[in-house]
Amino acid sequence: MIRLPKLISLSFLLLFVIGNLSAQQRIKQSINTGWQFYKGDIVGYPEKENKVSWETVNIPHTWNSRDVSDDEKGYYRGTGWYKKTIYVPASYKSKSVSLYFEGADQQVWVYVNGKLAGSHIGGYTAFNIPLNKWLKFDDGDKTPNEIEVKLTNAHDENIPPLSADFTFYGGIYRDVYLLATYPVHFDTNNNASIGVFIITPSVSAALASVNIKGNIDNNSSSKRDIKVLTQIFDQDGKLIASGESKANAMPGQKVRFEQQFKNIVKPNLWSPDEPYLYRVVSTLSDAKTKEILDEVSNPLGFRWFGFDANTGFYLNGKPLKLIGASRHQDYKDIGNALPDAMHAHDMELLKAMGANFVRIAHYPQDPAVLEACDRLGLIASEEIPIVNQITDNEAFGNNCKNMMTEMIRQNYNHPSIMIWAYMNEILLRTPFKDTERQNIYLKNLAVLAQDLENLTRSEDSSRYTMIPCHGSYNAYAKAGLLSIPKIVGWNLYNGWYSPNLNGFADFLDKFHQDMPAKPFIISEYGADADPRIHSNNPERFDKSMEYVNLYHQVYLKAIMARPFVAGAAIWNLADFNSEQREETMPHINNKGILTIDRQVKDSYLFYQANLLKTSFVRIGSRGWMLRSGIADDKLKCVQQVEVYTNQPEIKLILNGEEIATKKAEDHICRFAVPFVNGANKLEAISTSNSESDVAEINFLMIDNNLKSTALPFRELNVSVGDRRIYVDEQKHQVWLPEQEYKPGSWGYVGGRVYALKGGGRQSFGTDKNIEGSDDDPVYQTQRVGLNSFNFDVADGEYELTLHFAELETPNKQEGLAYNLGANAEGAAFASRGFNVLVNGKEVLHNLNNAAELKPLTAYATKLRVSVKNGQGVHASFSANKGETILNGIQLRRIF
Ligand code: GCB
Ligand code: CA
Repeated sequence: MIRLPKLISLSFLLLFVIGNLSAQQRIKQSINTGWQFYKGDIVGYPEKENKVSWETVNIPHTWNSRDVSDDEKGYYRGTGWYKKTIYVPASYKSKSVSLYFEGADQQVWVYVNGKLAGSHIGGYTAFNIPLNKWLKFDDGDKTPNEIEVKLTNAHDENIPPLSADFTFYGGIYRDVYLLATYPVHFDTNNNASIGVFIITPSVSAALASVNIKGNIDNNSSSKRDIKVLTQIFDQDGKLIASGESKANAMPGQKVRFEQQFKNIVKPNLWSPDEPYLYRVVSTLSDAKTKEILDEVSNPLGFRWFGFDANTGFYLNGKPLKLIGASRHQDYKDIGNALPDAMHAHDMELLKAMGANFVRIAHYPQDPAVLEACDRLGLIASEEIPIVNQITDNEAFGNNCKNMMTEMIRQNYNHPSIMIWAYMNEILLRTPFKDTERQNIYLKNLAVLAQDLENLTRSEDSSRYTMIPCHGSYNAYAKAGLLSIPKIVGWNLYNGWYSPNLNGFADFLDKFHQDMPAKPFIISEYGADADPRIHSNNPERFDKSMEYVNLYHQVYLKAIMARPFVAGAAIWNLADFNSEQREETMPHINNKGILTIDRQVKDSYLFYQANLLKTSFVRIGSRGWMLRSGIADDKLKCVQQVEVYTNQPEIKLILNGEEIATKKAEDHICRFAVPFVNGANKLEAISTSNSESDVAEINFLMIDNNLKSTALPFRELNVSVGDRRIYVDEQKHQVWLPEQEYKPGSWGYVGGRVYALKGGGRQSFGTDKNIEGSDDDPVYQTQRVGLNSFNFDVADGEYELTLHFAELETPNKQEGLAYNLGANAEGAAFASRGFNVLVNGKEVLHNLNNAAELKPLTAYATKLRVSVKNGQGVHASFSANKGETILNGIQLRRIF
C-alpha cells in the first residue's frame, strides 16, 4: 500500500466534507425560457392539447401587451395556456421539488404530466406548487415532464380587483423557478414565503434586538434531530452575532423555532440616506451528522419609526417628511411582463428624484421592487388590490384575506416596508341603488375592513396600516372607515377632477382639525400631462405639461408647509396603461412624472430641484426640443422656459448671449426666451457655483406674413378649435393653435370653438378616443360653423391637408370609465353635411356624418393646390345640413 503524505489526505478530507455540506442545499433556478403559449382555452384537455397551435414565448410574458393600446374597446380577458417540458435530474429524486411562481394573473391551475398539481387565486402574489407526486426523474436518459399552466384573467366577482383605473394583464408575467430542497427544510409551504421571519422588537442607536422565527418541515421518512444556526453579518461580511437552536422533528412534522438576539450594540441604522443592510443567514443542519440540509438568507435593517398626528413621520428618532410616488408595474409595449432590471430601475429613478418613499400601488409587485427599496433606501407602503368596490360575500372576503396573508409573509423581512394597506377608494363605486341594500353593503364593507385590519395587526404588529380614500371625506367618515386603520391615506385631486387647486390645502387643514389625533399621508395626488402638449395659457384638463407643472408647484408647497402631513405620494411615478381610458392619449393615464417609457417630464425635474441635496440645475421641457411659434417683428418668438434648480440664482444664455439672470423662486427660474428660427442653444448657469445645463432647441419660426422673404413660408400645421401646441416628434411637426384670419396672414373666418355640452370638465374639445389616428388632440378639438380657413401665401405649388372628426355621437355619450368628477352630459346628435371648396373648386361634396364622416373617427384628405395670381389658399365651407366643422388643417409648400 502507498501511504499518502499527511497533507494530501487532510485536504482530501476537507474537500470531501465541503462537497458533502453543500450537497443537500436548496437550488432555486428560473425556468423562464422556451415556453409554449396558446391564447384560448383547450377544451378537452389533456387529450386535445396537441390540437391547438402553440407559439414559443419567454417568461415574463403577458398576452395583453398589444391589445391594450389598439383602437378596439377592451382587451383579452379569458383563458390562456402555457406549457414546457422539464427534465429533473435523478439526484432530485430524494428532494422536495416545487414550482415557484412570483406572480401570474389571475387564477392559475398547474398540471404536471396531465395531472392537476395545484392552483392559485390572485394575480399579484407568489405561490409555490409541490411537484413530487407527479414528477418523473431522469433515469439514465432524460425523462420529459410536461408542465402545463392554465390561467385566466377574466373578471371574477370573487377576486379583487373588480374594477380599477389600470389594466389587468393576463399571463405568467413574473419569473418562474424550479425549487429543490432536501426533504428537511425551512418551510416552503407557508404562503410562498421564505419560511424565516425576522423582526426587530426594539431598536435604538445604542442597542437593538432581533427575533427570528420560522418552521422546519420534515418531509423525510425518519425522525430527525436538527439544528438551526443563525448568523448575522454586517455589510463587510463580518459576523456580528450568531445563535443556535435545536429540535427534533418527526416524519411529516413541522416544528417551530424562535431565536432572540438581545444585544446588538450600536447597530448601523437603516435610513434613506444610509440604507445599511445586514445579512441574516439561517442554516439548518442535522444535529448528529452535522450535514447541512438547507440554508436561506434574508436582509435585515435596523430602524424604528412612527407616525404622529401633529408632527408627522419619524425615522430613527428624527422627523422625516415622506415624499415619493406611487408606482404601477407596466411599461410601454411590454405590459406588466417586465424583467427584474426594469423594476429595479424604476426605483433607481425614484431615488434619483430625491424621493424617500414609494407607494407600491395598487397591488404587491415583483420581488425586485422591494429588494431595490431595501438597497436604495426607499420607505415603502404595499397593498392588496381591493379597488373601488367589493363583492360582499364570503368568497371575496376570503380571497382578500389570503392575499393579505401572502403579501405580508412574502415581504415580511424587507426593512423598507413600513405600511400595509388595503381598499383603495373603496367608496368610489357603490354598487346598489336600493338604499337598504346599499346600507347592508356598507356594513359588510366595514366588517371586511375591520377583519383585514385585525388580520394585518396580528400578522405584523410592527408596521402601520392604511386605507387610501378618495376626497369624499364624509362618506368615509360615515362608513366608519377612517377610524379602522392606524393611518389614513388621502387621494386628492383638487384642481384636477374638481376645479379649485387651493381646495387641496383646505382639505388638509379641515381633516386635521376634524380628526386631530389621526395621522395621515397623501396617498395620491397628480394631474395628467401629455408630453406632446404644451400651452402658453395652461388650464385644467388641457393635458398640457405647463398646467401640471403649476399643479405640482401648488401641491408641494402645501405639503411642505404642514408638519401634520406625514407624507405624500405623487400619482404616479410613470404614465401607465389603463385600457378603458380615452382623452388625448387613449389607454394611457398621463399622471406620471415620467412617460410610459420613462422619459422625464418637467415635474420630475421640479421634484429633483426641491429634494436633491447635491447641486442641481436643469433646463425644463426636455421633451420639447422641437418648438414652433409666430415671429415678432424682429423675427423672434418669445416663449417661456423654466430652469429647475436648488441654487439661488441662474443666468440664462441663448446662442452665446446672456438673456437674463434670475433668482430662483420655489426652486424655479422663469425666463422669457426670444427664440430664433433654427438652432437655439440654451445654457443655464448657477451664479454661485459652476453648475450648468445645456439644451438644444430646434425652433420652426412662422412669419404671420406668409409672403415674407426674410422667413419664407415652408409649412403650417394648425389644430383648429384648439388653444394648445401639439408636438408630433415622429413627423417632426408642430401644430399651432388656431387664430383668426387677417388679410396677408392665415386663420379661420367665423364659427366657434367646439366644447362638450353640459358640464364637461374641459373648456374646449372632447375627451373621447378618436379612432384611426394617434393625433387625438388635433381631432378632439374643432371649430364649428366656420366659413373659411385662409392662407395668404405666395404663388407656388402647395399641399393642403384637411382633418375632420365628427365629435357628436348618436347615443348619449357614456361617462368616462374613470372619472372622479362630473360626467359630461350627452350631446344631441344632429345630421351634418357640408361642402368644401378650395380656391373656388369643390373638393369635398356633402361630407356627411351619415356616410364617410363617422362619429369619433379621423377623416383626412390632402390635395395639391397650384396657387396663381396671388390668390393664396382659401378653403371655404358651406353647410347643407347642420353646421360646418374643421378639426385640423395643414399647408406645405412643395416648390
Ligand atoms: C385615483 C385612483 C387611481 C387612479 C387615479 C386617477 O384616485 O386611486 O387608481 O389612477 O385616481 O388618475 O384618476
Ligand atoms: Ca383641432
